[in-house]
Amino acid sequence: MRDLILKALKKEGHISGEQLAKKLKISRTAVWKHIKELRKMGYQIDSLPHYGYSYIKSTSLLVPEEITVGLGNHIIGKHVLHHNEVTSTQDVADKLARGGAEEGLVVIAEKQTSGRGRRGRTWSSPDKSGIYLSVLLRPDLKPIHIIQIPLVAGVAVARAIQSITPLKPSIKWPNDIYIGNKKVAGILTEVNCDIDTVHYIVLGIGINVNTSTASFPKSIKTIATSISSEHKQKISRVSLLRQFLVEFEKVYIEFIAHGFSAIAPQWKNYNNTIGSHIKVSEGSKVITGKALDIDDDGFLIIESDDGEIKRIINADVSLNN
Ligand code: BT5
Repeated sequence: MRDLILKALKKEGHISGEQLAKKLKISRTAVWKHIKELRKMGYQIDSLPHYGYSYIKSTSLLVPEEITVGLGNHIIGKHVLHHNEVTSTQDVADKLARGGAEEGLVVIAEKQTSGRGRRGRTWSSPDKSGIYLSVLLRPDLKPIHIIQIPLVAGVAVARAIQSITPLKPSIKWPNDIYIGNKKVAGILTEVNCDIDTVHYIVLGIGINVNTSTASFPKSIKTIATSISSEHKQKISRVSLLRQFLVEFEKVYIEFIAHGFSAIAPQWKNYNNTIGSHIKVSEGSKVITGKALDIDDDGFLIIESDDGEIKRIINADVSLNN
């Protein structure tokens, strides 16, 4: 109903409570309650006696009313949930996945109190400045190929940033998005699977959008950046998020239809890893060497400093070590 009220307000500019009630076949009290709710969501709606409600300004919050209208996606973001604060969007999406939620569900939060990265690390998620979301996926994929998911998502994040800013994002294998030599976004793939079947994947994306670099925790100040600090101006989180959903749906459908080999060239276009001297950490095992390529499975091929060719399935990579 709130989306219909917004549609009417946007179309008419101003409209009385009585007219709205009649148009939508609800009571005037119900109209008033929805208007109150919309104001809470950050919409600026004036009301004047004898004039009615008038639409002044949209919200900057990542609410479904802004994210889904006119998006045109068939899978990703058909159903969007918005929270002001959660522990982690991954927790919320995982619970819904266990309850049988459909592929493409997107859970968004303005703030996370326990945002997480891989291997128990923390993702700094300050209020209303970044994009923190989880997407539920149910691909027909072998567990060994899970590494392809963050690579596919990375292409969508990079394309989205590139299409709404003049910035040049790059991707570090397997899951970091960089601008210059600083991390602007991270991708987390959490999987529910048994030995040969993936039941579902909760894909988490965190992007520093209008985050002031001064607000970063000390531990990441020198390694992290945000879109606004690189672009020297704030950008609309709503536009970037919508663009990401559009790009992700395109690349995900292509991936499902044609496999990772169809995505690999696009990933390579953005990557900053191939050709670099890198340090690869797999738990306590550390190898240094040159990144030569990724193969059609998405695995990283390196030549270690002692001349051995190795195929890396999943690890942390640091550049230029
Ligand atoms: C990641 O892990 O980069 C994956 C981050 C995924 C975050 C999203 S937000 C929505 C969803 N809900 C969640 O709870 N998580 C996902 P990893 O490669 O392990 O990198 C983590 C490391 O990045 C940390 O140890 C820090 O060094 C650094 N870091 C933490 N917060 C950061 C930030 N906001 N920007 C840049 N770097 C950050």
